[in-house]
Amino acid sequence: MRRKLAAGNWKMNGLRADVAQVEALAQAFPDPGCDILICPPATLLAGFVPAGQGVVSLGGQDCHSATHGAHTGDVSAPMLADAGADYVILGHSERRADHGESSELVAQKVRAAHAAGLIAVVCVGETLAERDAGTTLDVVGAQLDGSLPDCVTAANTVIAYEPVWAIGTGRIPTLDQIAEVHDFLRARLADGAFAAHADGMRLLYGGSVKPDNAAEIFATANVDGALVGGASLKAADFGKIILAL
Ligand code: G2H
Repeated sequence: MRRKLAAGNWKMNGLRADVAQVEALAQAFPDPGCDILICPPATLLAGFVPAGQGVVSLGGQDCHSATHGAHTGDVSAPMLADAGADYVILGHSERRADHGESSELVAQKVRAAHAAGLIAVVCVGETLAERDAGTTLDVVGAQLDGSLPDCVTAANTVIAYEPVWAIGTGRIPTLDQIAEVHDFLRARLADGAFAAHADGMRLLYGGSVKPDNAAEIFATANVDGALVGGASLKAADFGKIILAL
């Protein structure tokens, strides 16, 4: 049985005063029947750990593939773990687009995350042009294959399907389109080197998940939770999404 995961990706939003959002979540869900994760900017991790009270896990939004060294502006996986993170998002489309991250680099980062004891949330997703060209499954399949190093297990990795055209746009795929990709990802895992972990691996949907569409998305086969951006910034909205899980 896969434990559901509600993951909030705050992206480049949030200040220390927003600790109240994490406190509100921890108070609202003292005994949640799912895993709750907030990935704030790295600057906030250490300050938010006490607010989570062991209920809300914290994660980074990226990490370097090296443990330390001359990489100005970067944060390593051991640093995230040291600051209290349990998870790290890797290969988000905004990283792939804004920073030219390849799946090969994402795989190196996943390996670094696991070495530091972090659970990697690995993102895949097609652009609108790729969907219109009918290549969605080819694209996400190649991203999945290329982004997963051989240390991946169901316990240390979560996959997030995030169609690029649905991110922050209010547009979401149909439930059939979500089901098609999630079924495909599960089958792809079952077919390859991660067959032993395919059934246990959590597959999240991400892209314009809101309180009013979360329940139907979560009812879709092979959807084990969500990676939520904008709607995770307010505890009240994120709480409604958690309740829909
Ligand atoms: C997709 C998602 C969070 P949003 O990037 O990863 O953001 O819910 O704002 O579309």
